Amino acid sequence: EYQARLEAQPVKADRIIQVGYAQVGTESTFRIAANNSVKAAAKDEGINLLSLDADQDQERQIAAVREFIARGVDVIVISPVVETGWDEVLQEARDAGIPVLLSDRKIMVEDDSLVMSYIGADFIEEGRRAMKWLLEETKSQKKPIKIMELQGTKGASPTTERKQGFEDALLTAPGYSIVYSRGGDFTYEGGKRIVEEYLKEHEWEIDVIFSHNDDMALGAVEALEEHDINPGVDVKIISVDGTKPALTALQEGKINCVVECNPLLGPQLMKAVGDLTSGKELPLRIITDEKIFTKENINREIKNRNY
Ligand code: GYE
Repeated sequence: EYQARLEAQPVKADRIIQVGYAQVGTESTFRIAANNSVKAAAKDEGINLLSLDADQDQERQIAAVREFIARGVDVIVISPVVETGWDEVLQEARDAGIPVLLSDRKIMVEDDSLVMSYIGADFIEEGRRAMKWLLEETKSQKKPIKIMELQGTKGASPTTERKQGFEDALLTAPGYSIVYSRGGDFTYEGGKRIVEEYLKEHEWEIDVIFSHNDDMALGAVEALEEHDINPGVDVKIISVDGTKPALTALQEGKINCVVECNPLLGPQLMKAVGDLTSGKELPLRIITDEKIFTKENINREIKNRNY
């Protein structure tokens, strides 16, 4: 089955480096931008990229890694769907002498040396930034603030760590509480469904939505509008990623704050592949540089966004 879904990149140089890229899927706008970025960077570097889409399923992703091992690629890149359950297959990659890089999601393994490097964001910091913005934005409010949290995929590192960073900052702030928190799998439909399910059982009494990504935030916006609740006004919305559709909603005042998480990791990943295959050492973590978008800077920033 995987065989059929393998898509090879065109090839340029003589000794062509082979990279196996185990993607998450196509759940979000971030993901599509990330997949495109990796493909384009591989092409630019003359690297032969085999990518497999796991459709948000870890079993399929593990099967993809085994396929790459069987094909004897030079480097394996994984955007791990979830954090745990990687020890065995990574040991297999090591036994085959194939280095592994992580892209935009982290894992928990007993032996950290099974992975050469993680290239991506600091999710705890993203969660903290979201809460810090909220604290500043609402500092003159006297009444308690009720927060709805739209969580990403259960067990994925951006979900766990965005939640953790947000809650760390929340603990220092009396009067703020997460009153409703559900998983929406990082999808538009998921975000929409959470708001609809809430509204089936409750009157709307949420002051703030903290969404772990843009797609879920936009799904929530649609559900709110369908119920005549004014997103961005009746309820403040904070999101993470910084994709064009969310920045547009921010410009329209339907989202209030977007914490950036950069999907354009292809060039850094391919540089890491080049370093690895020429025997250079890699730093353990390569953290991307990110900002935060609000109505104060959106008109300037949105111009540079092409995903
Ligand atoms: O925030 C979300 C995507 O792994 C950082 O995955 C990534 C996350 C991103 O589906 O939109």
